[in-house]
Amino acid sequence: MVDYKVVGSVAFLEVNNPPVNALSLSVRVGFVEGIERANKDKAVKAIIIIGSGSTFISGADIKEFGKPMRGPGLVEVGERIETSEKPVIAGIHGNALGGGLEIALFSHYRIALKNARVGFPEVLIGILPGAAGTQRLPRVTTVPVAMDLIASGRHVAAPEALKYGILDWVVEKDLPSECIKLAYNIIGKPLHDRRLRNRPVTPVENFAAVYDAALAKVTRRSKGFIAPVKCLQAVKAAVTAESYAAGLKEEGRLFMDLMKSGQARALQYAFFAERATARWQLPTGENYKTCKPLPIKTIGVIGAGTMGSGIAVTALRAGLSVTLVEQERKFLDRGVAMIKSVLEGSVRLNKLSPKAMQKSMSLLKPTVSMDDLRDVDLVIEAVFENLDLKKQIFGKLDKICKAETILCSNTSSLDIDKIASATERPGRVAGMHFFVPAYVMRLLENVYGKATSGTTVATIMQLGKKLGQVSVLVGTCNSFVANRTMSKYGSQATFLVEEGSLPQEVDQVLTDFGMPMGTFAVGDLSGLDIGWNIRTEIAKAQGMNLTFATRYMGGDQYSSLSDRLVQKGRIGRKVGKGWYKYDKPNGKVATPDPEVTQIVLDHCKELGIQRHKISPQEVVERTMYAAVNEGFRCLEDGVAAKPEDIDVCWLLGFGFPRYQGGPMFYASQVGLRNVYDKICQFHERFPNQSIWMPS
Ligand code: T1G
Repeated sequence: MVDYKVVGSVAFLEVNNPPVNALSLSVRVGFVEGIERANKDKAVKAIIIIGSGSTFISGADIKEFGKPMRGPGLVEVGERIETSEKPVIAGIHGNALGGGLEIALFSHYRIALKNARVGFPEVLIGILPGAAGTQRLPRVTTVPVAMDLIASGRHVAAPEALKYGILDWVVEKDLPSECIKLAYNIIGKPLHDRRLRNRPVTPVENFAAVYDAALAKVTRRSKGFIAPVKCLQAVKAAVTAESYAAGLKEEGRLFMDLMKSGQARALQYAFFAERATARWQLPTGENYKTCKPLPIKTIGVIGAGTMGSGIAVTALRAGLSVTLVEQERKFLDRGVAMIKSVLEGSVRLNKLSPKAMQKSMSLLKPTVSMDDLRDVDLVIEAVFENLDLKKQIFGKLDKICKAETILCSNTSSLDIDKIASATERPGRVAGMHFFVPAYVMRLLENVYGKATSGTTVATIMQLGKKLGQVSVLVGTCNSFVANRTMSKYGSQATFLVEEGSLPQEVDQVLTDFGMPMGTFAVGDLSGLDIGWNIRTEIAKAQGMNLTFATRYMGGDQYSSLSDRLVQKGRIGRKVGKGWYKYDKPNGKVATPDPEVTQIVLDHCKELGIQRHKISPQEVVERTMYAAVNEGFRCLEDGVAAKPEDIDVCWLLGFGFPRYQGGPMFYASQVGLRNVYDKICQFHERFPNQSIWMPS
């Protein structure tokens, strides 16, 4: 897995371990053999380490984690490189990440292509650079830069890495020949100072203050997540230990602490779970291997509201031409303005070049006529959540669009089979459910109906990846998988407030658990009137008379607490009051509102509910296990294919703390037996809440 070839007086050690040249056992052994062979080879005067294929080395092989380490460890490999008598050059293209960057830092010189990137992403999988990275980075760059890169895990473009001193040269092209040129320049030069172990850590003024500031930033950004803190402690060891060897020992101790932690297991699970979603299968047996996607170059988006415009942005950024349809010119103009301002925002944040923005805008074709969708390859409808309206639109699209056009709805809850029934092409109808804002949230819930074909699924799964989303394939059912499991979590939170807690208390427990926002704060953000509208639609469809005394909705026990707020005009942040009161309409500062407490007390009195104290532990169990039980029901129903898909929905759709892996992974860590027993207890306590019927 490490090919050896000599060109003139230079030996190339070419890492050949597709797809990302991870440092698997065979690569580590290959390095040891290659360095030894080159040092014995009289013809060889310098050694170049380079990656074959699209990249240098992307790190240790995460698939080997949790198994007994075999063969030479990465530090041992690194030390063979560093102590080599002949100079070793790391020639970097693509990525030099994690152990890959560590191999480069054990090399004596580092040269990279301009579009290469380096970084220490170990923290993102719950560990830290465990092959001397935390000890050697602060010997080539400043301690603050080393702490930032190691604790954030961010990738650094080659020119920036050159500025930091991590790279010695950056070249435009022809990396192998540039490496050879460099080799001939450095042959014979002394290597002592090129061995980073011999270099002192870059001196830093008032390290205690620098360290405290970095620690404060890290703990503020990711409360409860331990890896970033240990990353800083490892860099601190580089600064304070009496020798490189002592610092390395401390790094190893901290590394093992993290490696054994549940958070690292959860993060590594999440890493692979996100990638496993691409390996989908339909109940018909058609799957990602047997179905080929159709090429999509032009798409139509119907509806220029928040969702439609957001979806248009993701497609424009991916280089697709977008025909944006809105009935009324003034709404269309507003949508175009929204798209423009989002793209301008990306330019301001240096995420998009002005040229790329112009190109994106040139691909946008706003129109008030659906006839302009005649030739597009795929349409995404994003209009008001009303089944009749959607069926009407799909009926029209069926007549307007060419036969092979795929028709998708961004619906968040309506039955894809019902929508497809309005067309003559049910095989080409599916759901593409984006999360608001579509150009930020990476979750795309792709929904298949009974008739959706494998080709259609393959096409929308690939389109999702092209749009920068992580596509999760689910079967059609009410609210699909993400919102269906989330709604159980949310309804338990409301019952907890009825039974004795308060919105701010429940939210505090959930944010302490690691959720980015409490469920009541989220309700205020999206607007309590949305839930009210959906419930009145359901009540109308079922001929129910919805009152505050209603305790059953769709067969399940239901609390009218949020409807009481809506009736008092407290529909959320946009009006400055909902479950909380805000400093101003659309204000960000939420404070508990005694008026809401009174509404809750009055509601409970009217319904004769005896309130009692509720422990934080019960808040976590009631909300999370409701979601978990519903998740297992989604697996039973077959609408979710595997637990990983449910976890990815929560990680990317609702910001579930990544270091807990997702609700299903979290339940497995608690122990499914324990979760089951708890659910049975809740089932006895709440016989009227069907959610507690154990899956
Ligand atoms: N080990 C094993 N498999 C890996 C891998 C890795 N490091 N990186 C990627 N893969 C697999 C991935 O699962 C997928 O497999 C395929 O490669 C393509 O990946 C001591 C201990 C490099 C930026 O954390 O960030 O070094 O699903 O779809 O979008 O200090 O992969 O096809 O079967 O993501 O082009 C540190 C993790 C390890 C880098 C490429 N390194 N990888 O992205 O492809 S710990 C990382 C990535 C370490 C040392 C420590 C990305 C990428 P499959 P992909 P991509």
